[in-house]
Amino acid sequence: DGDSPATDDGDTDDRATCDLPAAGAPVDARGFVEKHGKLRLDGVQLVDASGAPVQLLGMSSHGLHWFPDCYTFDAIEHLVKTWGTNVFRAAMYVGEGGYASDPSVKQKVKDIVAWTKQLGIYVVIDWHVLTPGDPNAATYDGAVDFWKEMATLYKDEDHVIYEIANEPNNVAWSRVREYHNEIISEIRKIDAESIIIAGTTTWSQDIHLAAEDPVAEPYNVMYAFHFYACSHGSLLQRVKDYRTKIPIFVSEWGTSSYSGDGGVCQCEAKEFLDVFSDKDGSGGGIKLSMAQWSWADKSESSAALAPGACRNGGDWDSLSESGAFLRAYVRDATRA
Ligand code: IDC
Repeated sequence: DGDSPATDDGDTDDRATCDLPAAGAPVDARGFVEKHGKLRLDGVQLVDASGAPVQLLGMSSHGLHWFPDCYTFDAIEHLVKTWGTNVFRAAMYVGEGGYASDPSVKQKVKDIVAWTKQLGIYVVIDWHVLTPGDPNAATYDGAVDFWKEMATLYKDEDHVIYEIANEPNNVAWSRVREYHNEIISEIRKIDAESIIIAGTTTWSQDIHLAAEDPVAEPYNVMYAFHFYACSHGSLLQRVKDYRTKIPIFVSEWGTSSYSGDGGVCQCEAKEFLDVFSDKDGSGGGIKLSMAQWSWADKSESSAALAPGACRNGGDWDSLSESGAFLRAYVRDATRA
């Protein structure tokens, strides 16, 4: 449409075309954790209790404090039973009205951990560092106590993964690394095994900096790589270059521009997804796990649900363009 205003990501004429997965029949992932047990790293690859590579595919919440009605047992059960998602990420903002000002949101995290256990899928607890971007900032003073509590509660669970800083930004890796070293050390005093995801700088894009200077206790630590398909095509090469060098977990990504809005770039997204599942074999079989932003009914193009879908107990099949694409992809990828 030549009349639409020019933006960096709004020009549909420039978008790639590709083969997209067909809508596909429902897939039920219940019991996935019973099958795979406690996860660990074998080199850079996430593997299950028997040492077989495992790829987690699923959704991230939006801010738990903003869309509580989208995060119910019923909603997650729907994702597990009909999409085949085997992981759910609970994004607990700390700033922006989140945990630092309203600690009651922690209860939602605990509920989600209990529900995912009941359903038999993995869960990522996300300490959602975003604004401010330095995880050492005063906003995040509760981090040590929070992670000690999580580690104490969940050290014996098979299905819990800790993501200790979503997206550091406007801060040097050396400072972020100091934060990670402290939190990892506190967690490891209590929980020696569970997978920890460490956020990287520039909104979790700088896996190359983490590779140069890894955390002090790297055992079962993975590094976050995040991308937004309409904005970050140039980062695909970085993933290809580093997936065999350090353990990467794509703990958040969107089909939209980096703002969370501004269109849906399915084909650009699929290029990344094909690399994560090493479709062409160029990654030596390394499979990267991912959680998608976001399971929410906000009126923005990255949201998987149509506006209003979480009202009145939830109409979970009321999907956005992005959600329909995601469901088709996840069904296709998780169908046994
Ligand atoms: C965005 C939400 C948007 C919200 C904004 C500010 O989609 O509704 O207003 O946060 O809180 C990230 C962040 C994630 C962002 C997302 C899209 O981790 O919190 O969500 N994004 O901008 N990093 C890159 C993009």
